[in-house]
Formats: sequence, structure tokens, C-alpha cells
Amino acid sequence: MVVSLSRQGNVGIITVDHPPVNAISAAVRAGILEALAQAQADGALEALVLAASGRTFMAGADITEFAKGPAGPTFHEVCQALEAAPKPIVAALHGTAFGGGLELALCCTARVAVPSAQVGLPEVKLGILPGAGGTQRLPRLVGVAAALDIIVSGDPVAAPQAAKAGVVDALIEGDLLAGAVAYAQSLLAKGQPYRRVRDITIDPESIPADFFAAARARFAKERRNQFAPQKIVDAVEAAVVLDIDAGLERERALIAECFVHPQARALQHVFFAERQVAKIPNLAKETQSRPIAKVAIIGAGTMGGGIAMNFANAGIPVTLLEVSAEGLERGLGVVRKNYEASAAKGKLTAAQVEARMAHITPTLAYSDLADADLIIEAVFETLDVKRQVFQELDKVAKAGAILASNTSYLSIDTIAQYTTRPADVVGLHFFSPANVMRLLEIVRGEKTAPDVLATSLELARRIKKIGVVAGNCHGFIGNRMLEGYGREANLLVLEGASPAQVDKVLFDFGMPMGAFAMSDMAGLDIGYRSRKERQLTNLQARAGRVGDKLVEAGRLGLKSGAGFYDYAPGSRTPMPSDATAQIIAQVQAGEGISARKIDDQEILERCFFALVNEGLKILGEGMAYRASDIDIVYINGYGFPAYRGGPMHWAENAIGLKTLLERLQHYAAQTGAPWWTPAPLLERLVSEGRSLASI
Ligand code: 3H9
Repeated sequence: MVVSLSRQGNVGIITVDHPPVNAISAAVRAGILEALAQAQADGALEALVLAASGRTFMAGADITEFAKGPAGPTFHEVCQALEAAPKPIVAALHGTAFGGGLELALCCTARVAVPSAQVGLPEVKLGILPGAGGTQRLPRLVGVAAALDIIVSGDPVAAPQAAKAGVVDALIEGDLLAGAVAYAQSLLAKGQPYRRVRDITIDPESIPADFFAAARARFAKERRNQFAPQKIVDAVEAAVVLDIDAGLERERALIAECFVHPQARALQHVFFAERQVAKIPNLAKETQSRPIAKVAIIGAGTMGGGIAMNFANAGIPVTLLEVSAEGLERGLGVVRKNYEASAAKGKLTAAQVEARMAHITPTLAYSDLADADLIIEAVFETLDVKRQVFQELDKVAKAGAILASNTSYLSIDTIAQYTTRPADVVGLHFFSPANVMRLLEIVRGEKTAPDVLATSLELARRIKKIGVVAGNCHGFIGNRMLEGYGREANLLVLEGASPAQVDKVLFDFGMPMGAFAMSDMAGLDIGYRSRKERQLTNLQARAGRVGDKLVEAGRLGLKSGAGFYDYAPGSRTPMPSDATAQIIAQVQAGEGISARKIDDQEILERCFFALVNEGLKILGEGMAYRASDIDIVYINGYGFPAYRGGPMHWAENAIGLKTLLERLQHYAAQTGAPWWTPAPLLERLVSEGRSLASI
């Protein structure tokens, strides 16, 4: 039984028991209605408690039902039944009272919570809006502006804050159920009328005339291209201008619009993809991970320092090794500055800054790494340097220590060979800034032990990253795909598009910045060095030629005040550059290219189809377990808009695999470049009429 009714004296307790998160499925909705009816009919019961067992109060609607369409009693019916009940009902919150869970609680007479509980309306993260009255009841309870922020952010609110805001009526220290029953008794003692959120009125005059127009404009910027936030504004406005029943009806119409929007499907895909990603095929469930109590990082540069912060933040002691005292001091200085910047924003207290710094022990001696359970190398990106480091590690690391490389491109198998323990070697590829970016690519070498993989995944979760396992190939998943995207952006510029035109198309699509602004930010010398070190085909070399000339002219990007773009002193705003235009013209002349007008659609297709085609090759080669893992990489490591579901979801749903194949064939015929050859996997999927999820 997913819902049961028990009794404590004159208080009936309705308990939802639907692990793991008490998602409000059709059975739960029906169960609550039935328990409520029973409780109403029971003359011995004067008040009720609505609670949930297990780790959390109801964490929202059952998301797996969204794709199936409506079944069973509606949320609206359950809300109405709770709200219309003549006996007072106290919702007892613990864990995460999210979405529909909070919405049902808002239909109760009062809410009590343990201090560790969280409440929230995260529907926006699924591309929808709270459709069980949240947009109508929360503004009545906490005010219009506060409610709008909570609903559009989708972020959780801790119970103590929720109590201050009026969402929670009392915090219960100790036994929640006992506290809820006592609260129900106190309501009975006070007697009727019991307060209902629906009866609270909002005075439209109290809302500034331009409030909703300003909110729409703000979210158009902060939530660029996103559908649900605008609908949320509409819904909250309805709470102000309509009566509650008309407002609820409007909310239902608005959520219906969200449900059929492609962004909802995309974001729900991302929700499940994020949970799928940690499931490694062929990794035995009973695989024990290795304990990680102490970590060491080699290299206190930007990357090493950022990586160290992750562990310090999680309370894991970390030893930071550099070759020189100055390097160490500089690295620690940067870490401290980062923490102090967080403190200045009020995100950390001064004491927390010190506590985190105290978790980092600097050293110049490899012998100090002997007790580390995990050692991550973040040194210069050449095999020669990696060899020296791993040979040294092999001597000093204790047996069973995991030896990880933060390399972005180099072969983990080659690196593993520098040790006598290749099974302990793994790639842990962090993304810059390493203390901020959520992605961690976990690179599985040929000999990487299963428990090393399992430990890496668990560790990712511990340091609040999302770990994605990748196979060992040049650039792994993310950077391998990025190469084609960047190359096409550069070729488009040689053919006649301006960097600003290309960047605008990419930005308007939803990327945080265009390819050229990103190159300028990263520094053009990085690509320059890597091109010099590698054997390039003519076409690859051509794609890098403008970048090469810019570097040779001293335009290294943002750090030198000029790159593809010009930058005013002290400014980070890219401005179209005449000097770059001249360099482009020179390269065009040298290559015998006459510039043509390029339309935006071609830019979009060439950049993203090149990226997706490489993704399909990666998938076909088994370098990623699932297409959805690739989506997670791109969303969390490269800022691909989550509301498009990631590049693979986008290609399949917004473009269609058949159209993609035709366009790849078109570009292959047009340019002859080998990277346009369609991935064999794509050809197979199209010819067999199969989907990406089927592999
Ligand atoms: C909503 O309420 C709409 C309403 O307005 C009404 C409209 C009419 N449904 O995340 P975890 C599964 S929209 C179905 O790893 P944690 C999840 O897939 C909903 N399944 O645990 C996973 O399955 P598996 C608004 C769900 O402890 C397992 O539970 N609510 C749901 O790290 C464990 O999940 C939300 O958006 C669900 N609602 O985090 C809350 N939730 O083991 C979404 C989870 O097979 N949920 N599962 O992979 C969360 O944010 C987190 O799951 C939570 C727990 C914080 C609760």
C-alpha cells in the first residue's frame, strides 16, 4: 500500500510510502484521496497529519508519468480534497518537499518541518511550471516577488528560511511526527476557522504597475530563450489579477503549454540522463570503491589549485605539490583570492575561508604524497612531463593509491605504462575553472580497474561534480567533439563570415559565448602550440591559419587585450577588430579563397553538425556508453543549453537523424573533408529506423 492511514488518539496520520522519493504517482494520488475519505468518515478523528516515510516527504509529481499522459485522479482533485477537508491537516515535512509535494502541503492547514528539510518548486528545471496550485498559493503566502524568484529559480529553500518566509509554520526539533501531532492538537485547541492559503488575498495595488513587464524583460535576459520562466510570470500575474479558482484554471492552461513545448521534453531528458550517467554497464553492483580520505594534487597552477579547492570544499585534506616555493606560493595565493572573492559575495564566512585553506597542505617533496589515497596530476600537457611525474609517483605512492591524470588529450594508456600499476591509473579531466565547472570526465584506460572507476564516480558525487565515463581517445568526449566545432567556425570565417557573425549565431542558439570569444578567453596560444606539435592535414592547417597569424602578431586573446576581437583596456567585451579583418583577408588571399556571403543557417549547421557527427563516431566506437552521457558532457562542461537537451538530443529531436545524415552527406560532397563523412552509426540508425536511445 503506497498510502496508509494510522491513528494517534484523535489525530489520523496519512503516510505516503513510495520509495525512493515518494513521487506522487497516480497510485499515490488515489491513495491520498482514499485515506482522506476514510479519515473524514471516521468520527474519532478530529485532525490529520500528512507525512511520508523514508528519506523524504513527497519530492514532486512522478516525472516518469509525464510522457505517458494523464491517468488516475488529477493533482487538482487531490488539492481540492485536502483544501476542502473540514478537519485541519498538518503537513509534516522532511527531506525535500519539492514540486507537487510542496503544492499538496500548501493545500493543508499548516506545515511543520524538521530544520534539515528543504522546500522548493523545481518544475522550471523540467521545462514546466508548478501545476498543482504552486503559482497561485505561494504568492499568497510569501508575497509576489519572493514567490516569483523561488519559482523561476527552482532552487530549494532551507526549512529555517522557509519558516521565516511563512511557508513553514513551525520547525520541529526532534521527532517530526510527534511534533506534527502536537501541532494538530494546537490547531484544534485554537478552533475554527482554520486558515487556508487560498483565502489570503493579494492587493493588486501593492504590486508596482511595471512589475510583470520588468520580470519578463529580466528573465528574457537571465533565462535567455527559455519558455517556462515566461509562462511562470504569466501564472504569477494571474494570481494577482484573477481570483483563486480562475487563477488555478489559468495555471493549468499554462502548464499544458509547457508540457507540449520541446524544452520540457529536453529538460526531462536531461533529468534522467543525469541519473543514468552514473550507471556503468558491466560494472558489477558489488564493486567496492576504495576509501579516499586524503588527496594529493601535483601542480599548483590554475588547474591544480582549482582541483584542490574541490576537495578542500568537501572537507577532504589535500596536499598540493609544486616544484618551486614561488610556484606554490603563487598557487596558494590564487586559491585564497578565489575563496576571499566568495566571502566578499557573502557565500562563505571568514572562518570558512580559513577552514578551507587549512585543508590544503603545500609541499615541495614527492615523499609527502606517500599517504595519499588519490593523487591527481595537473602539470604541463606533454607526454614527457607526464612520464617524469608518473615514474616518480610509482616510486612514492602507497599500494592501492589511485593515480590520476588531468590530461585533456593525452593517452591514459600511455601514461599508465609509465607505472608498474596501470590498473590504478585513470583520467580525471576537470574543466576550467575547476572549482566551478560541474563536469568531470572520468577516462577509463584499457587496464583501469573496475573499483578505480567506481571510486572515481563516487568521488565525483562527493565533490558535487557530475562524473561521466569516457573511453581513451584523443580529446576524450568533450574536446574531441569541440575540435570539429572550432574548426568549422574558423573555416566559415575564412570563407567570408566574420567572427562576430559566427559568434552571434552560436550565442543566439544558446551557447554562453561564441567560439571566437571563447578562444580569446582561453588564450589563442594554446591552440597555436597544439597545432605546432601535431601533424595536421592541409584542411586542418588551413582552419588554424588565422589563429596562427593572430598569435604571431602578438594577439593572444583577452590576456593580451586583443585576439580575434579587440578589447578596450580593462574591458572583457569583445569588439570587432579591423586588424583581425586584415589578417583574415591576407589568409584568404594566400589560400586563394574569395569571400562569400554566408547565411546563419549554414553557420549553425556546420558548427553543430560537425560536433554531433563526432559525437556519433565516439558513440559508435564505444568511447561513450550512451548518447545521453554525451549530452551531459556538453551541458556541464561546455555550456550547451540544457533546454535543448544536449547536442545529441537536439540532433535527434530538433533536426532528425535522417535530415542530419542528408546534411552531412551534403557537406561531405561539397568540401571533401573527411570529418563530414557520416558516422557509420548514424547510417545504421537511419537505415534501421532506430533511435539513439536504442543503442
Ligand atoms: C511536479 O511536481 C509537477 C507538479 O507541479 C504537478 C503538475 C501537475 N519522479 O535524484 P536521485 C528517481 S514536477 C520520478 O538520484 P537524490 C530518480 O530518477 C517534479 N522519479 O536521488 C532516481 O531513480 P533511479 C518536481 C524520480 O537523493 C531515484 O528517484 N520535483 C523523481 O540524489 C533517486 O533520485 C522534482 O523535480 C520524480 N519526481 O535526490 C524533484 N525524483 O534510482 C526531482 C527522483 O532509477 N528530484 N526520482 O535512477 C530530485 O530533485 C531529486 O531526486 C531529490 C533526491 C532531491 C528528490
